[in-house]
Amino acid sequence: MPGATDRVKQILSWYSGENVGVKTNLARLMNHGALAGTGKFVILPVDQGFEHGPARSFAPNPPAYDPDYHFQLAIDAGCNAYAAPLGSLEAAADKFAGQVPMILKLNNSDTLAKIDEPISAVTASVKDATRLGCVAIGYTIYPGSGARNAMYEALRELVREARDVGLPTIVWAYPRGGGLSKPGEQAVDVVAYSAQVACQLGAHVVKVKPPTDFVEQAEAKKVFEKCGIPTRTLADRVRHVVQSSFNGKRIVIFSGGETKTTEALLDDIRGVAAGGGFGSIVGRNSFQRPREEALKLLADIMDIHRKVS
Ligand code: FBP
Repeated sequence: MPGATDRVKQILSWYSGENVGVKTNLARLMNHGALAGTGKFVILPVDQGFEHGPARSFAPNPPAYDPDYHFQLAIDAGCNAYAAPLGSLEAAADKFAGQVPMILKLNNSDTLAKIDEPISAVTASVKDATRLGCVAIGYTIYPGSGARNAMYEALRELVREARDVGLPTIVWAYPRGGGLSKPGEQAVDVVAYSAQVACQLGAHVVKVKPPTDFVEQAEAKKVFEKCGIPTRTLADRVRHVVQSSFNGKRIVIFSGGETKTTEALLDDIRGVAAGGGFGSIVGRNSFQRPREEALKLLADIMDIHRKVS
């Protein structure tokens, strides 16, 4: 990759308070794979074995039980990065060393315990991330959970610790818990609020679910109406989330969700791209499809993001 593009330089300029290590690793993420230099991202996240269990995650495409499979998929698809918990990365990082930037998810939650106020366990450290040669750490917060403050406080410390060794932090901002209704977890006001919280906690990259055309909080609803904040299309809603993330000065990427038809997923991606989203982080929709189909889908997703870059 010959030098940074103007777009990569522009994005890096928004992180001017950061040290050179953090910026270099952000640049590594932006300069890798099929979207290198565009400032757009397509990342493969595979923590669903932990989050949802092995059968729900991998039975639809059994080769995906193997940690090697995901590295190879991310490499062959030309993803900017591969994100996973400690166990998966340790199982295969050596074999694929240097072939794809890795993001170590530092906390994880299983779905075996049914609890009203969810909180993830810290399952790895910044030291693990540096030992494995990762370019970033990942951390999930659950705004809306009664346990959110413990997550916020732990995140603040981890951001600081990672920054000290030059690693940026990617925050999975996933609203859930007793403070929210089920539809509220993807409500446009709640997703935007969660993205803002992530930015305030020092996230360099924020990951959210595509928001729905629903406003959860009564007080926010009044403002959406009074100020005419459009929410009808996915592009409208993505635009609001991006604006809520330091006016677009933080990288915001959108997840894929449960496996759906190719057309439905690509429609979502078009909405994300049209609304100014920086990219997609697509797990189940990639690795639950047969490999060739997944490679074609990821290439199509990259094309959509490339066209608006
Ligand atoms: P998907 O594309 O499979 O939705 O993956 C994105 C992701 O953020 C994963 O990293 C995580 O395991 C999953 O979503 C969580 O999904 P949910 O909130 O539905 O449990």
